[in-house]
Amino acid sequence: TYLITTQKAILTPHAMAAACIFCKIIKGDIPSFKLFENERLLAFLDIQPLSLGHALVVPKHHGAKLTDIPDDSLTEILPVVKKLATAMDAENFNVLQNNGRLAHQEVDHVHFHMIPKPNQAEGLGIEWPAQ
Ligand code: IU
Repeated sequence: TYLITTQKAILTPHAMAAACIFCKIIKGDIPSFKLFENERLLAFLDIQPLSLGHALVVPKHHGAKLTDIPDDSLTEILPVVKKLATAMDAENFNVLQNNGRLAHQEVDHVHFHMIPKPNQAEGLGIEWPAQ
């Protein structure tokens, strides 16, 4: 399970995937609210949403960072992000993808956030200035 180096013990890729929470969600060992799935990727609702509809799109193949994922498994992701934003009628939204602790990545399995931004002025009687 462990590769021992003089510096530190490193989990093997197989052990890394076995310990990965998103791999467990992909396998169905941990439940999630699924929004879209095919053989290569899964989209599900974020468990601590920053806004209603906050979704994550993940390749099923385990890779920690964008730089660990083959190009062909990446090309399908943005169209799914777009599909989610369209399906949710999210006129305003952020697409976010963090890599590494210093960049605020908490889960070491590549994921793209789709975060709808509801109009905060709605219900307050405030009009956004015309663009
Ligand atoms: P980050 O980009 O690695 O910082 O984002 C990780 C996200 O995964 C974060 O928004 C969590 O709320 C979310 N998440 C989840 O949806 N389900 C989980 O079991 C865990 C984290 I752990």
